[in-house]
Amino acid sequence: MKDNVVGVGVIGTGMIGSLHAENLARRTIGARVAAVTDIDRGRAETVADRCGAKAITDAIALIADPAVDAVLIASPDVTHADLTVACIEAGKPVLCEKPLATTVAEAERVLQAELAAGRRLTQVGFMRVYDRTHREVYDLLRAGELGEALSFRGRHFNPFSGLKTIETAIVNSLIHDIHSARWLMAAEIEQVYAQWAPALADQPRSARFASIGLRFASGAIGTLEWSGDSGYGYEVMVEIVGERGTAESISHSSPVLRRGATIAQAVTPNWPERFAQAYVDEAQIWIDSVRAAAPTGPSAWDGYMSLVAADACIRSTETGLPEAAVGMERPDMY
Ligand code: ISE
Repeated sequence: MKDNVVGVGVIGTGMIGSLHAENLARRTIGARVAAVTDIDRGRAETVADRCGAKAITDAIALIADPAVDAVLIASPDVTHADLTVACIEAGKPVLCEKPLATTVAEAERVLQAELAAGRRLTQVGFMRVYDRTHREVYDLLRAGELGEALSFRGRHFNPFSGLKTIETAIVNSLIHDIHSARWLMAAEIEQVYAQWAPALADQPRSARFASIGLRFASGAIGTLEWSGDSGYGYEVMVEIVGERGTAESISHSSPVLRRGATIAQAVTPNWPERFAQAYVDEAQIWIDSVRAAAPTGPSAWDGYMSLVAADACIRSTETGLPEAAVGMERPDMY
C-alpha cells in the first residue's frame, strides 16, 4: 500500500462493477482503482480510463499485480468462489459481490481457504447493512426497543430485468433478503418453505413472484416476498414484529404528493438509485477496514450461511415441502 492508499483491483465492469469502480475512484478516501479487468475488454478499457486505472486482460493476473492491494469481485456469480479463493491465497483482502458462490459446496471451499489462511480476508457485498433505513431498524432491535423479535417480513420487488428461473431468483436476488433476515433477527434460518408463481406458463421453473416462509433457530418466523416484475419500480423494505411493537423500514424517501383527488409518491426505478448511498458507505467502510487490517462487515460465514438457506429454498421448490437449512459448525474465527 503506497502512502496508505489502497490500490484496488476491480474484476467485472458491468453495472455493479462500474458503480463500485466509480465509488472507489471518486467517493472513497484512501483508495484508488489500480486495475480493472472484464471479459469485455472494451468495457474494461472505458472504466479504466474513467478511473485512471490500467486495464488487465486476466483476473488472476490482476489479483497478482503488485499495484493491487485489495480486490473487488463483481464478475458473474459463477466466478465468485474461485476468484475469492485466489485472493485469499494471495493474502489480499477481497470484497466479493453477493452471492459468495452459487452452491453451498463452493462457499464452503471459500471458508476452508480462509480457515487455512488463519484470518478473515473476505467481505461479502450484502450492502443493505449500510442502508440507513435498515440500520435504523437494526439499531432499534439491538437497543431492545421491540423486546424479543418474533417475526421478520422482507419485501423485495424488482422491475423486470429479464426472465429469471426460481433458482436464479433465490441465489442472485433473494440472497439479499436471506442475509437481511439473519442479520436483523440475529438468528440462523433453520427451515424454509418456498412457493412461487412462474413468469411463463410453459416454463414452470421461471419466476415472476416468490413467497418464502422462514423459521429461525430462535423460534421466530418470517416471510420473504420477491417479485421479478413489480410493474411499478423497485422496492425493498423490512418489518420486524417484536414483543413490544413493530419496526418497519421506510421504502421510499420521495415526497407524498396530494393533488386532484390523488395521493402519489415516486418510487425508485431500481437498485442503483435505491442503494446509492449504501454502496458509497460500503466502499468507504471496506477501505477503512483494509487500511486498518481489521476486517468488518458481512463475512464469508454470512455468505456461506445465506447460501445454506438458499439451497434449502431450492430444495423446497423441488419437493414442495418445508426443508431444513443445516450448515457446518460455526468456526471460532467468525
Ligand atoms: C441485483 O444483483 C442486486 O444485487 C440488487 O440489489 C437486487 O435487488 C437485484 O434483484 C439483483 O438482481
